[in-house]
Amino acid sequence: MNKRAWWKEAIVYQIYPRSFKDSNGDGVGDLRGIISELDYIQSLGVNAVWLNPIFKSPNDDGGYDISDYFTIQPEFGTMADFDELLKALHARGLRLIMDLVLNHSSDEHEWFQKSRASKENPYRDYYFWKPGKNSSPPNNWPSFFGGSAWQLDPVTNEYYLHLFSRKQPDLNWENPRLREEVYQVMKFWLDKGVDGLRLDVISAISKRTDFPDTDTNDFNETIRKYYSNGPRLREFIADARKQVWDHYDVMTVGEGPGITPQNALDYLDEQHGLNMIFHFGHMFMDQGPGGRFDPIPWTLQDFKQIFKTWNDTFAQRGWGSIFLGNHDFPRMVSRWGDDQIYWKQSSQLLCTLLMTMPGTPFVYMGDEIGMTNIRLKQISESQDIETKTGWLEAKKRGVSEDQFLKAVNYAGRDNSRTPMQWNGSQYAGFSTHTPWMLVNPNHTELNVAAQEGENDSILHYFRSLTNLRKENPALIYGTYQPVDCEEERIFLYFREWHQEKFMIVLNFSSEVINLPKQAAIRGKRVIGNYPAGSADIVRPWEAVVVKC
Ligand code: TEU
Ligand code: CA
Repeated sequence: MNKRAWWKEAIVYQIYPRSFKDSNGDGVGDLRGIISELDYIQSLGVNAVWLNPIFKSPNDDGGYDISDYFTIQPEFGTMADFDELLKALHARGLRLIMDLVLNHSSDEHEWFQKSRASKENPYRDYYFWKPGKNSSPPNNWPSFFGGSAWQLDPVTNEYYLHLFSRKQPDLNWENPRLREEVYQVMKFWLDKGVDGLRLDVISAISKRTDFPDTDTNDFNETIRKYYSNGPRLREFIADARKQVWDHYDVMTVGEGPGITPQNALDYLDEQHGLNMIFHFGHMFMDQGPGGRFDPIPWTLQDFKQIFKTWNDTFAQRGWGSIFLGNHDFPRMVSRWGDDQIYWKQSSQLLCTLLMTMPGTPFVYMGDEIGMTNIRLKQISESQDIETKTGWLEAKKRGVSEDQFLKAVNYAGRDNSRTPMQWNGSQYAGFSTHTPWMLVNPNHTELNVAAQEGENDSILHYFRSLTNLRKENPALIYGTYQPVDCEEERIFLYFREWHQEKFMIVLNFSSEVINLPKQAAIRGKRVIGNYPAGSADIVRPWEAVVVKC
């Protein structure tokens, strides 16, 4: 477990290319925009970058519907731009993690165009095709994006499976020829020198090919029981490892709904598994039976328990990953912190958690300056298929636009896809042209430039945190010892490795709280988001790290 590796010591900065920086004035972020901000990226103290998909795509689902795995999305730039970006990252000692979407392709991929052409086409079983049941879909599986997970295609009058949008047909990994094609895709990018692969929805690549009906209305339960963790999952991962990954110095991190503490280690076998997986326990804890747009309250108690369960799991085998936000979830300060009064302190507190937990931290672009949710005024402002189709479904159920908009503004993915806020100018310095997505109005004062000039800003605090983590192996390889103290609003845990021990105290509330007795430890305060104060209280959203 404690064998050293670059990806265990990495701090990963996730860039959603469409929203990071537009270099050519078309309102869409691009690779040359990223190249222009490498000094900034490096200044954060991160040592790896994860790019969301940058391959040719009709952009039905933000690029997670790929129509050509070997071509850069024209809006993002050219292969020469990619080569220049990779070279520039490596020249700075930064690694690049690419996002491969191999559970499904776009319906505009040539494989699918051939597959749908006829039942005899050699590409037919690159995907899942089934006749309906007396003009109904083959089973009752719902799609992540509303409606059935089966789409009737008139050309051959059969249904094809799409767990996500109907423009994202699921690839059939049962077919060894398809697997071989997928391996060619991986090798192409690894031969270019890419350092890591984020494997999208890897948990769902093995289907239950008898396709039984789901017996529950709880969507996340359907995912766990029917879509993820299929019978040949370990075999497929082991085969990809043997055929491809073992021949490269590459880190693999698996993403996928339905991964639980009980099955996580199945993905992380030392010889035959992945290096890391994302765990989603906390990310779905405020989703009711109806999924994302059926929000339910969450408690810090549950939040702490989820982190304990996952850290205990990863302590046995494999390596964890920590994230509090990404392109699929609302902004972390709006969701877990306070984006009103204690916006700065709670942003800094959440960054402290990210940098002091076991497992590789994945920081979402903009969270280092405390970017917040945007408040859409109407559904039509959304650019996210999950919101747009979710609204069509909700309307059918009689949900009002106000009600649905409330859920969207709390949990929707548009929140984290607004353009990066570089400065206070009209389009936040992201572009000189109207951006593809609304810019958050608070960019006039919430932006990189403003925080570069403010010595106690979130940005400066974030840089101190990455430094702290990189300088202290105990924060990387150390044990995780949470302490239940009578004060529930305090998240208190210790990290220990050889003779080094750190205490982390996080006040997840807007109240002043007496320091719990378990935290009355003598030591040296190494970072905090308030000026050093009196030792026996914890201030609102205060974060303190003490070297014991
Ligand atoms: O997301 C898969 C996943 O984890 C879903 O639960 C995700 O939260 C999605 O928003 C549905 O709620 C991955 C990508 O991260 C996501 O952007 C894509 O939409 C999805 O796969 C399909 O490729
Ligand atoms: Ca552009």
